[in-house]
Amino acid sequence: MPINEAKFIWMNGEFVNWWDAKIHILSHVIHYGSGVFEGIRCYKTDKGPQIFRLKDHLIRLKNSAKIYRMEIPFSVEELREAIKELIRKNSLESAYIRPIVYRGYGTISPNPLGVPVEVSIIAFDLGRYLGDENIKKGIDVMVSSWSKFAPNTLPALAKASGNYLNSQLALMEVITYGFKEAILLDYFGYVSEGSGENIFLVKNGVLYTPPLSSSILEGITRDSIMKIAKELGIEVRIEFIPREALYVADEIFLVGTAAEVTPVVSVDKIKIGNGEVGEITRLLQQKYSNIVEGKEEDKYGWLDYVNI
Ligand code: PPE
Repeated sequence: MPINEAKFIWMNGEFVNWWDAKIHILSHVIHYGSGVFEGIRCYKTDKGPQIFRLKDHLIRLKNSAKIYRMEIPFSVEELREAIKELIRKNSLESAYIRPIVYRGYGTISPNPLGVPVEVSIIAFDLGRYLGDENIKKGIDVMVSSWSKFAPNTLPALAKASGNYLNSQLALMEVITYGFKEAILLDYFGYVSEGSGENIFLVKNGVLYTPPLSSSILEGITRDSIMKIAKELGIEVRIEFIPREALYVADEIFLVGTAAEVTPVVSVDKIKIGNGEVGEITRLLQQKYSNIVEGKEEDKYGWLDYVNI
């Protein structure tokens, strides 16, 4: 994702100029990966900018911090207000929002206990994560030779900075081979998720996605898609997915805040279905985009308007 400079960054309760948002080189997070974060999107609508499922993201942030025994010195409500104020101060119509909670300056040792917990929030303008073209035409993916971290090694339910070292290895590998995105298998060899997205398969009209026990992040887009699918009368099954089920699926797509609904048209150079974006993928993609852009009734209370 390209970084598009904005005016302000929120740091520990204050708005600081973009280029003054600095931390010390000895900050614990830099050396030991001790940070938890969120990726949230703000969409332009007729009623002004709306932040999609903001509260759900902040609750997940709190839970990620809890897993790592970090006490966030701000409440969910305070962070929600700070984010809205940041969108206003940066005059953004749409944005990618990145709150991050991290261990700051304290000791140089893996022991994080007692090291101060700090919070920053960044919000800037962002286009399509996997590219405009890709969201329309679909992408070619590869199963990485790197597995997703095993249960009871790193907790997948925490959206922690250190987790993304695993994503980086997988991504570097597949990009080097000419693919757009990596699919990781879990410790047991079942399909887990993409480097930064959850995965769905369509087979005979049924939607399949891996369970939390396949070391996935409990994606908010994943949850939204499951609810939208059910509403459309599409059956959803949460099941362990063997690797080869990818090859014989009718449709595959990846979902995430940044990636939204991105179709997958091949896996390991094997065409999925007829090699084009599937019907159910298209339908869910369209419905998701209508909801986030405020073009449909907000049945689930997912839209948090910045100026209302
Ligand atoms: N799995 C992983 C590993 C993941 O990083 C994300 C979000 C998801 C699933 C989907 O979760 P959700 O956004 O709640 O639907 N990945 C973030 C991007 C990470 C990056 O910096 O790139 C995101 O989409 O914001």
